[in-house]
Amino acid sequence: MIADTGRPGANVRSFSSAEFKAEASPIRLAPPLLPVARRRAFQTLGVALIAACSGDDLTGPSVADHLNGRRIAVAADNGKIAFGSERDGNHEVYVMNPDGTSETNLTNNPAIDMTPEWSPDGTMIAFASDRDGFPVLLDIFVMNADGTNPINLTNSVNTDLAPSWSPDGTKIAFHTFRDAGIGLQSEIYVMDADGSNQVNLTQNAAIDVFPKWSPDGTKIAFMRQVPFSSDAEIFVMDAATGANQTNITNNPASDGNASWSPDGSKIAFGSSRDDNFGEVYVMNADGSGVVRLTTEGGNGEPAWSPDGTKIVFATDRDGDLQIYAMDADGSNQVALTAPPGRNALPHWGVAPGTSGTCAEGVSEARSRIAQLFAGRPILRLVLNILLFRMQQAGFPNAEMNFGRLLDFTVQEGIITPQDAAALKDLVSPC
Ligand SMILES: [Ca+2]
Ligand SMILES: [Ca+2]
Ligand SMILES: [Ca+2]
Ligand SMILES: [Ca+2]
Repeated sequence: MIADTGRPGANVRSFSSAEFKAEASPIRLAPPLLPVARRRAFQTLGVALIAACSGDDLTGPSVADHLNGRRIAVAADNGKIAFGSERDGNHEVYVMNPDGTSETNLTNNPAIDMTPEWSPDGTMIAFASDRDGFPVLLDIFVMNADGTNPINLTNSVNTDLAPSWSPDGTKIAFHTFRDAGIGLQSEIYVMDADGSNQVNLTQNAAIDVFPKWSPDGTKIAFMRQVPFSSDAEIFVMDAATGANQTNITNNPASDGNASWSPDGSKIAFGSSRDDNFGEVYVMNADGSGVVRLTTEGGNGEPAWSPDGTKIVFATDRDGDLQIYAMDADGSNQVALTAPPGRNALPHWGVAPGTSGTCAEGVSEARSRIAQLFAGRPILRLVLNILLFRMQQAGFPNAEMNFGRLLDFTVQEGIITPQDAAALKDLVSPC
């Protein structure tokens, strides 16, 4: 692939089904001589009750941080890592857990299958494949997270590659050589997620490749290379129109493979500026404050974890291209894949069920609470008041109090830890 920079080119939580604990003991208020843990639990209930009924937030700062109205992701959001692998003798799309376990071939097709990217809700994967044969070449496909039901979205008579979803899941950007004639010209296109309305956003003779949609939906970062030049830069443009194409690297070396941090404040990328074989760097989204994260040479293709604490990347330090993970500051670099077989271009998706809106999560939480607390009218009422508050402005601690009250019900044996975790995850977008 011409666009490589340098050489390198949580688990999905399964909630137990709602396990309703029928043996409901009545709520006892302030019984004497409680063991410490139970006393704390009742204090928690008391605080939550007061908070819910008074409308005041009494328990300090909220656990839910917000940035420009968008929730900052938490560790529970981390789903699986998708990547391309040649271990089976041809290019396949694989997924694995964040610790490298349960590597699974999702494509199982003798054709080329590569450049996977998770949909924003973690339920689908877009990728490129040439399985529909000559002269179609690579097209953009989407498939379910388990590899079923692949659908060809582009059906173009040239190469389409590197899909990237808009954060609302309604559009997919990709790069294509369909306008190149016999040259190297490549363009960034955007289409609706069903393949309709394909629009060229770049329209120039340069090689424009590897688009990545910003988390707020307004920008697309991509790599631009002048044909037959060893230089390449990361550009950012308006996602809606392709206007305001801005070079944010401005370095004579090759820079590419941008990946936005989940909060949109930073971009990780690969560059050969310090050695010919490539290193992973991170910079502010305007190109300032570049920090080098790797040192061995042969590192690139970074991708952030959904919670923003880790970066996965490809490296050939083990003699073959493999996927590694590190903390976002470059520390704790560990191998997730092992030879034999090259593995490249990782993308880390969210756990399904963690990306919905607050309103969707609250709605689902209400129906689960109705089941789980069917014989507990007071708890049901308080939890529903807290859910209502989560959707209102001015109650920043409602989510934390909701969590504390659920912890209390777990300690009391009213619901299982799994049910409490499921309810907390449902409201995590609030
Ligand atoms: Ca294949
Ligand atoms: Ca094609
Ligand atoms: Ca171009
Ligand atoms: Ca450059």
